[in-house]
Amino acid sequence: MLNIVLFGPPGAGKGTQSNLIVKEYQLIHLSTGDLLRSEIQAGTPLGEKAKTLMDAGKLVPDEVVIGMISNKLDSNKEAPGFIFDGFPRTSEQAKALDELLNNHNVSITTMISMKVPEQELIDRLLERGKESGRADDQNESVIKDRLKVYREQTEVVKEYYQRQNKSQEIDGLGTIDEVFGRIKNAIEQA
Ligand code: B4P
Repeated sequence: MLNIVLFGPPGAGKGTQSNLIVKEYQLIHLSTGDLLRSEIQAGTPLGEKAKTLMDAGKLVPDEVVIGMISNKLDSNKEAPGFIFDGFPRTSEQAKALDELLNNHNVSITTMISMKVPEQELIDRLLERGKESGRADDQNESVIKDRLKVYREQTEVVKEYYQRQNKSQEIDGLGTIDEVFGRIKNAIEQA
């Protein structure tokens, strides 16, 4: 079973590359950002709470996203593997993911971390904000807050996988195809 964590700051290209990985390796794509946006769209109480936090660039509580991932793992028992996109985003989430996978007698194969300079991240997200209608992509100060949250709460997750010898870093600059080529190499390495 191939289980990949695709890691990186907001705007690194996680969602973009996950779509290509899914096509190439027939994995199930689990994006906590997409799952939360579906809850918002459906107008659920969870979605309403999440919207306020997401619009402000803050993280949604660990127990909420861990619960969503747990449900998805339970309902996809026959999957050939998963691509985790935007999850885990805290050390607590990383620990919980290991425990959940352990309950299914599987584990993370590799964590691929995408490196992109901050100004490029800001430019990409502002560009997406013109079309996506996402409030968190339209305001530069919210984008900067998301990058701060990444540095303060999420970057430590990289060390979590480094300690397990599962972390690989790739350059996230270049065309979408060039980046995908690097990701495929990393997957083959693993
Ligand atoms: P996400 O939906 O995960 O949002 P993201 O990090 O902004 O998106 P992503 O990184 O996938 O975008 P991509 O680079 O593909 O999270 C949104 C919010 O949800 C969070 O702020 C948080 O509030 C909440 N949340 C989600 N998961 C959570 C969790 N686990 N715990 C707590 N809260 C959670 O794309 C960016 C843009 O770059 C696109 O327009 C794309 O076209 C462009 N792009 C991609 N690759 C490119 C390339 N090579 N060159 C040029 N442009 C490129």
